[in-house]
Amino acid sequence: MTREEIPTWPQSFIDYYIEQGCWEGETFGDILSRLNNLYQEKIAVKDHTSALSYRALDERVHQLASGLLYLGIQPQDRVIIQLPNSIAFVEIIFALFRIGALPVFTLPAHRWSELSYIAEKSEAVAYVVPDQYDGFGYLPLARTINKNIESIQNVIVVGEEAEFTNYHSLFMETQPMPAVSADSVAFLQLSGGSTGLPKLIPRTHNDYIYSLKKSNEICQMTTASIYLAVLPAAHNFTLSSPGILGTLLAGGKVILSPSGSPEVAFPLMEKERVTITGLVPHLALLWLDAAPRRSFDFSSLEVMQVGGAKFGSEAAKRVTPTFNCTLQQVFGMAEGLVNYTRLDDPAEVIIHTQGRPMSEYDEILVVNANDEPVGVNQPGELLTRGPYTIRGYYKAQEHNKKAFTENGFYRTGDIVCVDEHGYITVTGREKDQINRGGEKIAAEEVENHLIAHEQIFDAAIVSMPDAFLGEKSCAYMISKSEEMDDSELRTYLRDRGMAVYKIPDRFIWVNEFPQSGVGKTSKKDLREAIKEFYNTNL
Ligand code: J2J
Repeated sequence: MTREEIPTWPQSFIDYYIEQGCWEGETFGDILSRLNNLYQEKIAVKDHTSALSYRALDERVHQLASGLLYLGIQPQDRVIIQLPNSIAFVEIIFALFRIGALPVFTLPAHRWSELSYIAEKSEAVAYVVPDQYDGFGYLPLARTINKNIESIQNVIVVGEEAEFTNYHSLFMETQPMPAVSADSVAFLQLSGGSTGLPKLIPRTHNDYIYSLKKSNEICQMTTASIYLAVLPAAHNFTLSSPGILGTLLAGGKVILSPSGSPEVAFPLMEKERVTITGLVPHLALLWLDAAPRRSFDFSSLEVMQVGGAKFGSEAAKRVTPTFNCTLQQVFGMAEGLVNYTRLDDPAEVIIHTQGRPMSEYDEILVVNANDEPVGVNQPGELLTRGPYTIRGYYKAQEHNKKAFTENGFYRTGDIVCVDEHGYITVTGREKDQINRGGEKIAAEEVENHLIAHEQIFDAAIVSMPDAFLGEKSCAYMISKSEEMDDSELRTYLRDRGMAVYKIPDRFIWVNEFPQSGVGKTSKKDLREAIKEFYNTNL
């Protein structure tokens, strides 16, 4: 694949990051063998059905990688992973890393609309699903994908496989593995997106492993660390900040929880003596609310990380008194840059800021609309580049021209202020996206689905404030003829195969949209209107 299709760093930066010791030339496959040598029978991962030691994980991954090769999966092939938090998730991604094939991460909530796009864009050769999860049967979806997406040759099912390949049948006698280069792309991660459809993020072994090492340093991960994964495993936060992969790299133990609800997570925390976990703000609110009413022993918990969306200072203040642990705010992005408050930062910093970049090689610019730097404590768009921030999305040449500056800075679309000590506060957003409790919704993607309806003339999706989720989504619409009711609209969007979390929380019909000076729909005015509506009606 060409440099345009998978953008990478200019050679001078590659040399620099290697020289500075950021990129050490190790692959995920190498790391797993090394971890096996170091930690052997120590438990690496545990889910609600079983546990695996470092040795067993390494051996099973080798057997599974052999089975995947036997099935015809080649180095560089793309394989869509849509699995819940389970040992199978960890095994399959390491098996793909080992043969140099690329997991393409999706969320269990994704449906036909997202999956068909991702499968086509990545020309994936295989699709890995559970038979069911969270009340949804994946086999009909798998059949539709298998039938309609030409590149898909295999569907691998964890559970009852029907006409497809059973995951457990892929553990075979071990074969020699192909050589994998540390500067090659290890996987494709999903962006939250702000335009029509999600973009694919190519992360290399070198850059991602560096981000894990830095995360481990800052989060003080050791062999005694026990990480509880409650958010979807494929999310970049859960996977790498320090998450599942960081914990394994440190020789710690990963506990995979099928859910983040207090009913499921609290007993697990107590039983497994969890030391660190990562939550989105509304889950933290749920936990803060539930903890005083339950008599669980949280004494093992050292760090509660909160990130993915802005964590309000009032809630942040309650974490340490309630859980007797350190709060860590995490402001990260699948494209790269991750900011953390440090564990020994003063309470004021931990409560009021979203931390600072994890690496001394992260470059940060805060700019105005003309890309000119603004001063300290002044709001502006955050631009960044560094040893683990991508230089472009996968096969997105046109979009990359807008999403990156000419000298390779990623335009995050986040409005931030940076103080004199380099600490960042997120104050707003430039990108056309709704952050619904950490789940990102690209407005244009939903608008396109709505406009595809014969009765809808135009649609504009904006965020509206929500006490629990931070933001919810609201669809303003202009009809061509008759206005449809909410349930009709919801059914229509669900039938289009859109993930349920993207369905607008509120639908409002209007005769026209407010216009900005240049004749574009003014989303700013729509956001104000919905805020006003709530202020006067509730
Ligand atoms: C405000 N906005 C935030 C925060 C992310 C660690 C943690 C989170 C992510 C993630 C991640 C925020 N306050 N604390 O990948 O490794 C919003 C910003 C950002 C976007 C990225 C990680 N933490 N955000 O959330 O790719 O708008 O990554 O640009 O899903 O989430 O979303 P995503």
